[in-house]
Amino acid sequence: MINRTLIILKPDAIQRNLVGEIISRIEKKGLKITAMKMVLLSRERAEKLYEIHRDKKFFNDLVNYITSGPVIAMIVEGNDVINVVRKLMGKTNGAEAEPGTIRGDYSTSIEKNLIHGSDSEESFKREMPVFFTEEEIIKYTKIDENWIK
Ligand code: IDP
Ligand code: MG
Repeated sequence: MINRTLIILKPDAIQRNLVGEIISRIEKKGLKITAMKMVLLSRERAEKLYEIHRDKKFFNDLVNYITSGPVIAMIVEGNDVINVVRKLMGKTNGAEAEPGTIRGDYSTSIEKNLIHGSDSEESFKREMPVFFTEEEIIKYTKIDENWIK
């Protein structure tokens, strides 16, 4: 079973100085970051990332938003990580997301909702190459691994 996901800290997370706060939640949950980089996406790469939304009415705004400033992309690993990260994120619309989630605590917007996490293995496989090659994902051991599985 695949136990990796792609997380993107969106431009608002960087502009609002929430990068440390969000990464801290990922670390404290016991997840393992195995790749991380800051990227200013081109329109072409942004359109590839969000290709499943191409026909939605918000597609053009979404591409404008995600290319409006740097993002931080991460590969994160852990038990059932796709599900776990989606729960940490909360619902898409920050105004409806539960308190205690990242979006619930820091966003009131349906668009500027701070964080992306792959919603399935299929999405992960499509999204990962927008940011990373397989060689960029680092295999290493953390000393807490026996305490979190
Ligand atoms: P998700 O990020 O929770 O998986 P999706 O429905 O996959 O949500 O939408 C992708 C992104 O598009 C959202 O995170 C948000 O930034 C933006 N978005 C979703 N729905 C709307 C909308 O109705 N208006 C504007 N932007 C939206
Ligand atoms: Mg989605």
